[in-house]
Amino acid sequence: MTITFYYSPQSSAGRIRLTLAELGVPHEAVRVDLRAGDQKKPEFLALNPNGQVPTLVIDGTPIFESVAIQIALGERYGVEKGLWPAPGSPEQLMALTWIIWGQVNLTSALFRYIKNTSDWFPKEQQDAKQAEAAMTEARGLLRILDGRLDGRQYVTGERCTLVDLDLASVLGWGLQAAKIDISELKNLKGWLGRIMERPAVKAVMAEG
Ligand SMILES: N[C@@H](CCC(=O)N[C@@H](CS)C(=O)NCC(=O)O)C(=O)O
Repeated sequence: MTITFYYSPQSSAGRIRLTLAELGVPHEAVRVDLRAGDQKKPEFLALNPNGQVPTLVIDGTPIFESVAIQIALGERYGVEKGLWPAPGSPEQLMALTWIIWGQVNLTSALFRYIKNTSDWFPKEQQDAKQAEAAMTEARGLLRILDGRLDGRQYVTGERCTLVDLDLASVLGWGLQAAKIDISELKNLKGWLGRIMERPAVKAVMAEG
């Protein structure tokens, strides 16, 4: 099996970089220069018509959307490594639920807040009311995740899976960018601390 991973540093591709490192999956990494617009060139658009990273090509078949990539890698390589639940198990249902919740709800609310407040985006397109609504939503979602972690070490139970790594990657970026303090969310804080201690997480973070 051959895997080509198209990425850019400090982007959502970081989630996939961590997953590939945790799973120890051999692959070729191809850096895409987003500033130069390489992601909008015809040869890249043929792989991902959205012109975005991360994009993966598995044995000639392109796959995009980070959550789809996580699930595909989890199913192929994660089960034997204990990083993705076995097909048909109750844990697999939980894994699918929470990894997609993270993208559709949490990432979306954090991104909406950042889009309406950060200097990275044009000021004239920002709206304080939308920012406030997104922050209220993000805080509510963080409380839901904190509740999910009450009495559990990890999101699907006692074992760390790609779901935890994916959610932690989103939060590692999002909490900092949105300046959200989670010190009162004790379960969430403890869980994030456990994930940050993982050797693959440390190694990927050290690479920058
Ligand atoms: N929903 C996509 C979002 C991917 C995305 O937003 N990628 C950004 C980098 S963080 C990108 O490639 N932007 C370049 C562009 O849109 O031109 C995913 O989760 O994979």
